[in-house]
Amino acid sequence: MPNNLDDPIIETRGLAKHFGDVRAVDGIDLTIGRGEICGFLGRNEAGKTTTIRMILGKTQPVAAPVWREIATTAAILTERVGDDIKAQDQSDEIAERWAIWRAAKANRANDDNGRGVNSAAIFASLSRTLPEDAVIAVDVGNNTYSFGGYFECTHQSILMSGYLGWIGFGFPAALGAWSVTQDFPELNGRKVVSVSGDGGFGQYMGDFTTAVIMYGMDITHILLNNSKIAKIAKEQRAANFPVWQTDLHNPSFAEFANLCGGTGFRVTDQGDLDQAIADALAVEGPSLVEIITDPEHN
Ligand SMILES: Cc1ncc(C[n+]2csc(CCOP(=O)(O)OP(=O)(O)O)c2C)c(N)n1
Ligand SMILES: [Mg+2]
Repeated sequence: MPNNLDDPIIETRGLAKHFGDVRAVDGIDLTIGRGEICGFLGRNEAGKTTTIRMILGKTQPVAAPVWREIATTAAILTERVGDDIKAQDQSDEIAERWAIWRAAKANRANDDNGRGVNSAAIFASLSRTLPEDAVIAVDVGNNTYSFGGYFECTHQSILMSGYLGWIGFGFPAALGAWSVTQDFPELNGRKVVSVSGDGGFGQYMGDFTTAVIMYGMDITHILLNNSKIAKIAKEQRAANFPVWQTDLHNPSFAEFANLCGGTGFRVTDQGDLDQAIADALAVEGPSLVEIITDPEHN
């Protein structure tokens, strides 16, 4: 935001975005003052949209893109850089912060407000129980932020919708991921797990029968049921609006899974988490673990 009225409303210096060899935007200097009316013209593919998206902060300027799967790229970079690292080593500081965060997570996992299982306990349990090579599809909602904050990833592959934008992504993505594990021998046998809230799963719950009927897909769905589209309730509160139309009246999702011909588990006590998740993972075919969760704890 400009500090005073004379400051430009938009200012860029050397704004760039390169995709591999394609220089979509290549060094734009732009100054637009308050009240100025400007046209922004260019032929197709000139980079207009990319420029505006960068100015709006929807996408980041990138002058030296690093491509491909990050683990692959990091390995190549490490090899090329060798010991000649001029950057400051921050691993001690990171380890220190990690220890603080782990202690905080352990603390939170013990919270019990009497309104359902808390997210820290759920993702601590998943960190213990999910196989190291699982493929995990996440949804969008407070449950997803909790996954990001609490789950300790080892070698799992994580699938998420672009910009974490699309609720209802998790379970359908698991259907796709499972199919891919059947097609490629190197992925064969990897466990496919999806995680969502009640709102997200509710959007595509009919697809559970797809998993049952089509090949008995071996997918375990973890459903955090807080009877709310809690992320939206949080946004309404943050904007000082009254919380409106965010409560959900749900069926029993575990029972729904059983009725579809899959296997459902229902957890109301955090002490039962590890066992229920392990039992669900052991099912050969679609299973669903419905966890009754605390809407205020994420
Ligand atoms: C298709 C679509 N519709 C609406 C939204 C907005 N949205 C983001 S999160 C969310 C609620 C998610 O509720 P739930 O799945 O129960 O997760 P919780 O926040 O309760 O953990 C909604 C409606 C969206 N991202 N995508
Ligand atoms: Mg919810």
